Amino acid sequence: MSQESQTPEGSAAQTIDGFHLVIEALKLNGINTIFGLPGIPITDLTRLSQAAGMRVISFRHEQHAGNAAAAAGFLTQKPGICLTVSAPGFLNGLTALSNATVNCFPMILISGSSEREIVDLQQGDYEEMDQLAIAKPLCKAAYRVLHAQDIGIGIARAIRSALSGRPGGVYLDFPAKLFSQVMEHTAGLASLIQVVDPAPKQIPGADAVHRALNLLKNAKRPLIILGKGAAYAQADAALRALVETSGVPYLPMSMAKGLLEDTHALSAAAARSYVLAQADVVMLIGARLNWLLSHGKGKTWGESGPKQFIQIDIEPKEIDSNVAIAAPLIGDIGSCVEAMLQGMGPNWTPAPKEWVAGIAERKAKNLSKMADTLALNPSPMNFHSALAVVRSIVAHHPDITLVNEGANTLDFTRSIVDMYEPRKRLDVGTWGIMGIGMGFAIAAAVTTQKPVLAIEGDSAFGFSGMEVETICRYHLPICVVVFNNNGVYGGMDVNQSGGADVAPTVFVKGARYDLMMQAFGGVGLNATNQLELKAGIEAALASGKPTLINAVIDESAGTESGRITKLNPKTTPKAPVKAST
Ligand code: FYN
Ligand code: ADP
Repeated sequence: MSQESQTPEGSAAQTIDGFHLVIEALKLNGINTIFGLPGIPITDLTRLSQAAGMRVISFRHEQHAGNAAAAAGFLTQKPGICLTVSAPGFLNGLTALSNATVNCFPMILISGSSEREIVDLQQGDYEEMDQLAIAKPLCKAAYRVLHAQDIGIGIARAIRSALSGRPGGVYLDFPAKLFSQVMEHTAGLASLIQVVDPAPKQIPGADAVHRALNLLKNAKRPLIILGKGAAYAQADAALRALVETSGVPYLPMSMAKGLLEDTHALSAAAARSYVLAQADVVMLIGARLNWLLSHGKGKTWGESGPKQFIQIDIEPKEIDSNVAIAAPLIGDIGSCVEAMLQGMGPNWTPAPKEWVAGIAERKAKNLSKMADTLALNPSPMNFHSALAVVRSIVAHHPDITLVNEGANTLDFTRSIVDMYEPRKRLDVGTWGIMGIGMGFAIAAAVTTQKPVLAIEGDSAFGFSGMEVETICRYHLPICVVVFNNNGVYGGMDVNQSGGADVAPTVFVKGARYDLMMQAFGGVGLNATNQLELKAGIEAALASGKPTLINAVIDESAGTESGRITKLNPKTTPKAPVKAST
């Protein structure tokens, strides 16, 4: 890692270059994995990182490397690293950086860039672009390092920015010349920083805890909403204790499913509409009142009476963002929940029985309706019958990670497939973004070293499908199931002009996505019924071999935009216009 050079006096001095300073700075901070795509000027950084013992996962497109970094950040509480080339590679990584920031996942996008002198005078360098300026509005923080002696500081600032407070994405700009700069070896290593306490605990004020407990104590119909911030916080035991001691029913947001097992008696997931409309005091824990919760107002929340909110969040600016929050509790979730538990003491009166029983009744109705639907075995398969298979497999393998994207495929999987362990469900998150599938699956396989099941709509899979080669190349235990219903939402749409092109939402009918996996040496299977699907997934989990199952789904089974149809504007039929003379 060090090189020898001659000092003016002629004696040999050990030096260290920019490449190695970057590698040593990351390793010093416990970062041992890089997701990226080699090319000018960072090719040698990928090689040398691997040589230095880091795991370098090389992708086919930077967006998926970025998504992998973001998911790794969510799963491990360490910033995931995505490494890209300049301008176009950097831009490809930006969607993931931005998505990570929106979802509060810690990641660092490191991009090589062209020389400042040429970029700033716009003299036309190879891949010339003012990357720092472009990244700034799309992430939590952005820094550029020009001198080798600042690499340690740059990486420390990036780690602290990504992890402290509300986690998010950080951009680090490394111009090509930085990598070949050298420092005297000892001074170089001494310039690196091991970040101390990068995500400091934030203890809530005693008065804020008291206010929240008072509200909860007097509630007649209390509800807890667990969000992915609660999953990220890794305060699993405290959260369980809070739910169970308070006896308050809880609703998990999709990536919080499994924090407590979905079969828990206090889960209100199967009575979602009822509890949102009826609750009088709602405690949000690491969940925002954004579009996924109808902004905390309107019909979803019942117009019968005002609700009062308690909100636990690390970001003070989140409070009152959509509706008034009566009891904000600012701090890290672990500390806030512990403080509440302490305040509740051993003699806390659990939530009113009538409320809990009312929810159980609503739940039982929905669960039995669901059980009836899941018992059907139509041919071809529909979403329910295919997911009945997945549901039973996850129940038997609760420690596998489930990655999920699509429209109908996402919505049906969320409600049908119960989760049993924390942070085992990764999905499209706050933006409802498509294209996270293979990146998230790869991150989960690499970080958990356990099997991953990716349930993908055929359209969603198309965004990152080429990464099946990456999955095969690294022999990752990932089983991808493509729910193939011949198009976006389904395959039944027609070209309204009567022309020869198919409708914009329709794909090649009867496509065989399984052959894509076979092309790279993985296992590809076509499943036309429940038995084939079950056998295929079970074989994949047992062998750990990269597998893609093309699950043939009735092309008329989906609804347009799944359960968010109301967000999709439609033309209203117009009265015929009279021709003017
Ligand atoms: C839930 N439900 C169940 C169960 N779980 N019934 C029986 N058994 C189980 N296990 C019921 C639940 O009570 C609801 O019924 C219904 O199923 C749906 O529950 P879900 O999925 O939790 O809730 P809903 O209303 O869809 O949630 C709204 C939402 C969600 C906005 C949070 O739709 C969502 O996360 N959407 C993300 C969409 C997205 O990002 N799409 C990608 C873009 S695709 P009721 O209580 O009777 O209502 C581009 O088009
Ligand atoms: P969901 O989509 O599941 O509802 P969101 O992404 O909207 O979840 O909300 C997550 C929230 O959790 C964010 O407001 C974020 O600030 C907060 N958060 C993340 N990590 C922590 C933590 N360790 N402690 C407290 N709040 C956190």
